[in-house]
Amino acid sequence: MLPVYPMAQTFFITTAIDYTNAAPHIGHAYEKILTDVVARYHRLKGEPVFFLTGVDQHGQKVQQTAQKQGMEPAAFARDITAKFLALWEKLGLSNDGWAATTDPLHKAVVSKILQQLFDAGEIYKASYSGFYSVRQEQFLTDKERGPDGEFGPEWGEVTDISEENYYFRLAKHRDWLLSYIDAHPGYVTPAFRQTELRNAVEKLSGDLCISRPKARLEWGIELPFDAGYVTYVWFDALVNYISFGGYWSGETPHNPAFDERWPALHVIGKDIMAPAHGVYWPIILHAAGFTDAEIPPLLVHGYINIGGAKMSKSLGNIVDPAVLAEKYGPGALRYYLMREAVTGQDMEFSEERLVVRYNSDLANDLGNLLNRTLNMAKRYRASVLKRVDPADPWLAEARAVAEQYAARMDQFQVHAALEAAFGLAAKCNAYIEAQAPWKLAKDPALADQLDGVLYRLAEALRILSILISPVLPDAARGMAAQLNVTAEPCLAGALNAEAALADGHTLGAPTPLFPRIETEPKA
Ligand code: ME8
Repeated sequence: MLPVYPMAQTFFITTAIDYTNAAPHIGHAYEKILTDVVARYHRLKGEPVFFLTGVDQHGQKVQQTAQKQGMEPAAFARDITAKFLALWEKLGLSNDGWAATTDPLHKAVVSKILQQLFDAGEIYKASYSGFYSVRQEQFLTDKERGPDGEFGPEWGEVTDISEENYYFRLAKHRDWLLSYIDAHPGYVTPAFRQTELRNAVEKLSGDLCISRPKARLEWGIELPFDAGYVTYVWFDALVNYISFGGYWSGETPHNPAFDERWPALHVIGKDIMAPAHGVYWPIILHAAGFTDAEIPPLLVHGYINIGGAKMSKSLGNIVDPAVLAEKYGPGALRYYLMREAVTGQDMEFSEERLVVRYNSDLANDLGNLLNRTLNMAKRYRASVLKRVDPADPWLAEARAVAEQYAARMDQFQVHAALEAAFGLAAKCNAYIEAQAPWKLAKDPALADQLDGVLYRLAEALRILSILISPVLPDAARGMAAQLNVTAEPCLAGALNAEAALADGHTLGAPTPLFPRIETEPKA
């Protein structure tokens, strides 16, 4: 009998692995930041988290770009990989694993799965003649023709080829996938994408070519049962989620380390849901013996567009996230993308909006609030607080904001969660104006009232330092240090009255946390 392991003790979250045929762009950065924020939020909840991201180093695109530059694909992929790694470090990603598909560990798992599927009769050899898109690395049928009968520009150069290849029996599992989708309404987030996926599955016909003859493509993982071929890049890439998740890391494919994590939540862009992540991947897993409970859910995000257009090199509208992070700081970029992008929908990128968001929300609302509060506490009370009963309605409302924030984060609605948090900052600023502590300080009869105001503000700031921590980890640490809060941030610390600042707590010294970005005047 197979051992039974407890399922998924760990929150396992992955991003798509990015092609190393070109430098990282703002869309890549958005996806990694979104995933990082969700991972950090789950750590804040006290859950064990495994966050995996990486690079997709094989395939025709990489081989072609390398060739054009007169480089070996391996050297070329290594150079581009270094750019991704440097960017992720700069943006403060907290990934626990790194999935680079040239890693021998990964190649071994791809080989094992291919052999297993081949032995089980799920992979067969057949010959094909027809059209092939070099850009999309896929065979084309009449379905891919436009209304004018031609293959559209999205397919790039289309060539006529005839060759023998290996095929994975995709069509045979179509009905299983349809019934799986119907039985699992939460499989894809947002729900409209699940409907879109179901429609794509209904149209599914034919099997998936999973090999490329070495004569045409050398830069890939050799098939274990035929040295004349390499593995199709998508088959190779999708397997990263399990190979770097611990599958086959022991004597058996399933093992405690893997089962403790799997299934992962896959965070991907809308372009790679159907067919790659929503058709090929669940069917590969199902054919390899994964149960329905082990099919990984999908979180599908929208596109970051520039000038209303999809980014492309030829349009010259690539915004370099490394340049933005250097110019404005990683926090400004992280905050802007998380505050303005609605998870699941497209967003128009604007550098101007980034600056406006930073200055209005971070420098003005939150930064000034912290600064004013600490300064007033220092001036009027030598930075020492007098505790207010945590059942106080004002404080209860602040904790209710934390609850609303958590409910939204649980739904991946990061922008809405931030909206709630910054609503609390606005409430504090309005409270300062209404209470005018500088007036209270002049009247000894109002000393208790002044103590209450200062305590409530400090306590709201402590809660805010926790709520912003997944998006702005550095600033959150800075806030906590200024508030003289030493406890590791945790969500319970924002939700529970017991975690409130102690009577006699001494606040730290104020230093500006978010210096304003002074933009150059427009010509
Ligand atoms: O698709 N806005 O790699 P990739 C938001 N290697 N997200 C975007 C985007 C944009 N403008 N452009 C791309 C691949 N993305 C494969 C994945 S996974 C086993 C293999 C997202 O570098 C895209 O949707 O083209 C995908 O999720 C990720 O960036 C990597 O895209």
